[in-house]
Amino acid sequence: MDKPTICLQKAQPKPFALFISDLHLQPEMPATTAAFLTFLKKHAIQAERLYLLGDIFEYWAGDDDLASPFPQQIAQALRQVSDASVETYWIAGNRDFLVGKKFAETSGITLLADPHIFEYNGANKTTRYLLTHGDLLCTDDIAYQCFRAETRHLDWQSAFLARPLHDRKSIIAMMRKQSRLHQQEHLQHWESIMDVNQEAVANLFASSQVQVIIHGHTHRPALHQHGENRRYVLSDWDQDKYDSSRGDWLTLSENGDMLRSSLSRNVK
Ligand SMILES: [Mn+2]
Repeated sequence: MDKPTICLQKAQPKPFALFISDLHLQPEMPATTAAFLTFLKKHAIQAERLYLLGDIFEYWAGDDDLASPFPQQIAQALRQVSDASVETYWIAGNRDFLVGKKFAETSGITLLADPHIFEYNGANKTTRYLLTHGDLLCTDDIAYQCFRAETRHLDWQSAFLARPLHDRKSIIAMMRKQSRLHQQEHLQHWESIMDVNQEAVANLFASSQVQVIIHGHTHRPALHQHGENRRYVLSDWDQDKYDSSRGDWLTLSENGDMLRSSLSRNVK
């Protein structure tokens, strides 16, 4: 009779945190939605923390929209992750800044202010990290910064949320159409103002005293060195295009290393 083999498998340490942004989830992008659901089940569930850094939804008309199937499906998928003891944190983007308490309670996420700073000690070295959606750094887009200041005002938000949901959705649809037209008309100009302003980045490093900034928003995934400091830019996600697919996430491993992973097309 064969001797039973004893297999001693060392448990893999849990990654400390995963970071994603700019999924722009919407029912019209089913492959991207499916990739997100797979990402949650396969990767996020194994981490200690999940950070969602803005524009997870293409738009958010208000928490009363949780009665619709799509927002409810996403909230429940996040709920499964938070119920599995993954601390799940949310920073608002420029498209889903109306996400509020009810969505947070339903999905088990914790809403954070933008920017948010935390420290992590990996391999006996403490590093300070700053998380932001990234739109605050795009200071060259003056029209947008005015819009941002206005719409982040509580008075504006309560007046907007007082409208019927149907009206809010029509207004958002109109704004999205206008914004697309505007981008097409002023493509070259828009491309230059859509990126972060270098002075704003330098000021943020100086005022926050962090070594690492992580953000999305610009859809220009990269790692930038700023002297000894690093700035990681997350990509947007799009698994629905025929000719290309996009989507990455960052992992802060338990020993403090930062790794970038990409979705392969047709994630199963
Ligand atoms: Mn954005």
